[in-house]
Amino acid sequence: MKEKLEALREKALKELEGLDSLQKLRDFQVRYLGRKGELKTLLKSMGKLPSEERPLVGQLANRIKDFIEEAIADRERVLRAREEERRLEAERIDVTLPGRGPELGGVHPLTRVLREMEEVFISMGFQVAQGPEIETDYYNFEALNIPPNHPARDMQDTFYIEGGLLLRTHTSPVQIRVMERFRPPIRIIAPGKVYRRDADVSHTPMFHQVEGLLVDEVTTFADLKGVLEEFALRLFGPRTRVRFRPSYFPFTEPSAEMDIGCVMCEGEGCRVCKGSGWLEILGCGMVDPAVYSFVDYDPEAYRGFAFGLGVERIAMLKYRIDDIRLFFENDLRFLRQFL
Ligand code: 2NL
Repeated sequence: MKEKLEALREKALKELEGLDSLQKLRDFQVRYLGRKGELKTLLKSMGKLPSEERPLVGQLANRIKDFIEEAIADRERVLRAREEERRLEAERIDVTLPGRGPELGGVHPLTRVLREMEEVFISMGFQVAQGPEIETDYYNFEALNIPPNHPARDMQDTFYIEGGLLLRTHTSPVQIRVMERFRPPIRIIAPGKVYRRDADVSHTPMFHQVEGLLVDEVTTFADLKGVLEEFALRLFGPRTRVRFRPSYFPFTEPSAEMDIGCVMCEGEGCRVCKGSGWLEILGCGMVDPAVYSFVDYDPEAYRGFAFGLGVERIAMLKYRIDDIRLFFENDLRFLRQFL
């Protein structure tokens, strides 16, 4: 019996050294010292011993139990210390690493181009005017000499909303409102959001426009050409070539479109300019006298010119962007290129 108890102690001690987790240690404890553990099982057979040997063997069994319990406690301390060490290693922070500063924001490419355009016109004496984005048929169409059955009024192009209102399709209504309130000389630009029912690589339902209007006593087509050529050179560089082609708008007569030499191929002809070497950047013309009658200007006393251009189109040409939707997706990979 004594030998059996000693053997149990040795076996327990050896096994204990190999235990590498607290869970295994708990299992071990149950297996050796539990109610159905090895020590209890061994002691049950004590009943067969002669009664004079029992106290001695009992004492020995108790000492071995205490011994194993102590060994378990030692092992537990070792395992806990090891675990703590592992945790600290895993959570280690390199306090010498440089910090991550706050990310810098930037001005949106459309805002940049818009500001640049405003700067150019302001330097030529224009003032910036604003007006509502929700308009009436009168300001958006009628006062601009766009007749009731003109294709520009089509349900396909205009967002109509309840109460006979609509989302402005250009910023011209701003200029009508300014002319209603002020007499010439007038020199304004009207930048802002406009809306059309259209969506593909070069059209979004909302886009930005800058329109301009100059009305004075003596104003000629040469003034128009001078102002718009200066604008093109300031925006696209002093070597930019420009040309005017005849066109038609209901609110100007005569009307024209201005092209610049293709920014991609510089006139050679490419995919962007469709082989022509030229890119249309704006529409313009002398204000049609019919428009003056709506704002109570004397058409015999005043002359003026007006123009309109799309901000997205200018920005796409300037920064060589081939899909207008990139402006509105808020993709940082795109926006970061303009920081
Ligand atoms: C274009 C063409 C244009 C105007 C806009 C205008 C405004 C008034 C009177 C006369 Cl109040 N005209 N605006 C004139 C010519 C062309 O825009 O292609 N825009 C993107």
